[in-house]
Amino acid sequence: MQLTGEQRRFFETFGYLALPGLLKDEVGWITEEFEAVFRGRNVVHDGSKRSCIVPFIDQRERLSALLDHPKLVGLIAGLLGEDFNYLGGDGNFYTGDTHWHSDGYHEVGKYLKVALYLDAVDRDSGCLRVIPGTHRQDSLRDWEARQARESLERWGIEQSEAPAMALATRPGDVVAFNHNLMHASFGGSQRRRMFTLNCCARCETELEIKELKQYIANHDRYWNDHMHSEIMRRTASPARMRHLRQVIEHEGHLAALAAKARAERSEPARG
Ligand SMILES: O=C(O)CCC(=O)C(=O)O
Repeated sequence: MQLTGEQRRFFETFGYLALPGLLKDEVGWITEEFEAVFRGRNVVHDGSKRSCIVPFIDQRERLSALLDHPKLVGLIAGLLGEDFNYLGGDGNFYTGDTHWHSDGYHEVGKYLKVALYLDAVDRDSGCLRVIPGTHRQDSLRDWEARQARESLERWGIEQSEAPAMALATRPGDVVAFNHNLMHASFGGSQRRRMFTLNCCARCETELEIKELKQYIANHDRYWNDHMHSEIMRRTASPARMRHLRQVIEHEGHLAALAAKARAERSEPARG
């Protein structure tokens, strides 16, 4: 799969890209594997709060191979470059609304989230909503739309009424967005199934490496010593290793941070 120039420009301008039906032939087994991960980890989702497993596709050999899938690799490489880094990702049963936020704010580097919703979701039943353009590191970086979480105080409207694109999806659709992009979801059920892959462009400068190491350090909250699972690494072909190596080379500080987090917190983070 190769993205068109128009798709790449759309992503740069608006911060997201929707790929309807990209994995429609695979979504049956992907959904079975999703359920198997939660069963295997004895996570019983009771709907009272989000259940989350990190890293996610790493938990099963077949799901790990999504990182070899020509359509997904084509999508990610089209947005980040052929030698992109894979940074793990989460698998979730979401409950209810997710308020407006971005996944941090990277001033250097290019960070991408690829998301698959495994149930049909639309504007008012928990699909991803995004505020196009809020990812921009240029003139739009101070745009007040980035404060959409304060919509009531700022604009006198509920967060669910903030102007946004609602990316309705069917199982098998894929959405990708820049981590800096403001996103949210409203009206979802107590069992909304969704998982993600996080990736970034290969780091070339000292500053980009520093940003990557900080991103890795922030994963101490999940209590893992490594960003990737043993399964993900053991089953990696040379082609997949290309997406793991730079992260492996720069995650040496994570184990000590994770040990500290285990000592200080009662459970790993849920997102
Ligand atoms: O689907 C949702 O509720 C929000 C997803 C989200 O915030 C994320 O993946 O970062």
